[in-house]
Amino acid sequence: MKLYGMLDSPFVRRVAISLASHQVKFELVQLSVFSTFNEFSQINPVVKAPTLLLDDGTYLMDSTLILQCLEHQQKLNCFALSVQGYQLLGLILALAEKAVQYVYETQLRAEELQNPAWKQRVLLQAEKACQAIEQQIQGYPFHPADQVCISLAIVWTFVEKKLSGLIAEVNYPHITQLQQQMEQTEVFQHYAYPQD
Ligand SMILES: N[C@@H](CCC(=O)N[C@@H](CS)C(=O)NCC(=O)O)C(=O)O
Repeated sequence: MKLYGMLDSPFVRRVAISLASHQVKFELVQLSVFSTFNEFSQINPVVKAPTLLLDDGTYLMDSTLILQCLEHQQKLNCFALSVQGYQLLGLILALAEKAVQYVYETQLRAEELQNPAWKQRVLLQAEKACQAIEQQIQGYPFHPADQVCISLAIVWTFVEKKLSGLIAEVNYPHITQLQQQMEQTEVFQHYAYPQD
């Protein structure tokens, strides 16, 4: 089984760390959906990361669908979440999506072509997600293999790296504490966010 994508993608890192946390064996192939578009399209014609290539040639995409599929196929326990856990995970994935949208708008488009109203909307949505997560994560049971804990830590690291100065991390001490705990674990260090 091969996982395609770069570890600076929160979605790719989420799949890598979730699989490794559940002792699933896979090979990580660090291909970029941008700089190696053509090579990536040989694996998945739609060029989305993460893509998981199964041994029979099936290619799966979308981090949640990949984890759900393996959950059934390999009898994992990724999504043993409470309703509150699902609410949190929805907020965390929305934050990831908004953070990536902001990065694409600001890094892939020339400054004079960027849409200020869209950027403002995306940042507001991201901030609202952070506020709700900060409130709901207090008292959430910590477990290093829990999908909420894994995804939140990964997305928060991405936010720190890519939205630095735009989201005031100081306002989110509980999120930061959980992220620091998770980033110190062996599996997080093995699949670390790439150095600049
Ligand atoms: N909902 C998807 C989002 C995946 C996603 O947007 N990945 C980005 C990389 S971070 C990508 O493939 N970008 C290229 C594109 O959308 O064309 C997931 O959970 O996997």
